[in-house]
Amino acid sequence: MQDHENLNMKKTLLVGRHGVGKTTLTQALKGETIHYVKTQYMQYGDWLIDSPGEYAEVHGLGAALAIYSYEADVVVLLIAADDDYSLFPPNITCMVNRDVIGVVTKINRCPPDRAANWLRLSGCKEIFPIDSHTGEGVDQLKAYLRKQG
Ligand SMILES: Nc1nc2c(ncn2[C@@H]2O[C@H](COP(=O)(O)OP(=O)(O)OP(=O)(O)O)[C@@H](O)[C@H]2O)c(=O)[nH]1
Ligand SMILES: [Mg+2]
Repeated sequence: MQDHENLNMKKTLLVGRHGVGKTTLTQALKGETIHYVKTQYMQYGDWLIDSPGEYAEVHGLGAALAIYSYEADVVVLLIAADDDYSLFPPNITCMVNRDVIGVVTKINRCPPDRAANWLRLSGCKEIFPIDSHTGEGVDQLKAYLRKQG
């Protein structure tokens, strides 16, 4: 991505369990080659803030996500299409005074409907089904994350 393009993007915090596909999504959004990297600590890039899944899973680490949400314009909650459960309680989005959207990852594996319902129950109004490996849905998400005007 070019520098001027980065300036046009909303600051975006990615939150979800380990392995849901946050880092892979950052690579897809930036047009990078997809490669596995375990996120060990908060990664604050030009506009993407990538968190380790453990921060959403371990009660005592959740405060870090709350603090980083204040740095962000948009908070993205991620659930994979083939996940068996959701980490996010009902109506959790009202805890954050930022836009909160949902992303269903790995939609090449199974239909996104169940994960999308969980995200809706948690309060997400906008939900984007994507697959970072095939690129499906990534452009639509990127368009939403572009600053308007
Ligand atoms: N098929 C498919 N696989 C994906 C997708 N997104 C991620 N993966 C795979 O899932 C695995 C975990 O992806 P990561 O992006 O590292 O997951 P993460 O949420 O960043 O995990 P942590 O850094 O541990 O919090 C990798 O092997 C990815 O290739 C997707 O959209 N489709
Ligand atoms: Mg990661």
